[in-house]
Amino acid sequence: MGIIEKAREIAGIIERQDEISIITHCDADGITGAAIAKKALDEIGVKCEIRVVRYLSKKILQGIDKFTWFIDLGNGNIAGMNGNTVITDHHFSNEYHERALNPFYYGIDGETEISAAGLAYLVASNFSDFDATLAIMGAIGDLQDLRFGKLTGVNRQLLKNSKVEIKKDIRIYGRKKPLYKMITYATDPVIPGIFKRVRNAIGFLSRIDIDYKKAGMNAVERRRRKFYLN
Ligand SMILES: [Mn+2]
Repeated sequence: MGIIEKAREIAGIIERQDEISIITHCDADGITGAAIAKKALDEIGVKCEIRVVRYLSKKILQGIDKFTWFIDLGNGNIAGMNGNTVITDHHFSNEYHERALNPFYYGIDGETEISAAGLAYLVASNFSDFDATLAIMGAIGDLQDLRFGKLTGVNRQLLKNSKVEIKKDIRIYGRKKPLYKMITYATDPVIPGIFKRVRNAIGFLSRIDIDYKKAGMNAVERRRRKFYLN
């Protein structure tokens, strides 16, 4: 069975429920994943409530009394789970769960090729012809494009079903923000001595005679063109 068939099987289990509790991780991937799940459940008329948590504690697990859909977490807690659940989590785990859509079971790298939002999308797309934009947001929020400088694997396939535009450009934070903010909070690359140090960023730009208040991308636009022409 491939991941698509498994997603269909999980969709079938979900469809048979009257009510589902969603427990998701409090980051971009978890939240977009839950948004996708909610859309899917609305589509088929299954009631749901969403809980956003930092991690899956014993207390949370023990307090569960409804059918639960775990998103972006759960793979590491399989031993403590009852059967009344489905899991769409992309984090690595060796533990097998009959109702987990674990990409690693299918030779797919959950760190770069699919996020939890992407897994939720594979399930949800059985119910309706959804757009994959939220799944891409989840993958980007999870920094899945960082290793190769682009989305690969299943993420690349999902990109075709999304409204996300593909552009070749410098990967930098805050292109519309003032230049000093752009370089202060850049994470790819991190600039030593300037990262998270606003005063150093302003000082540095002033010393080399660049208007630090200027919008970041406008300030580098001319050089960027040169970069791409060469
Ligand atoms: Mn994630």
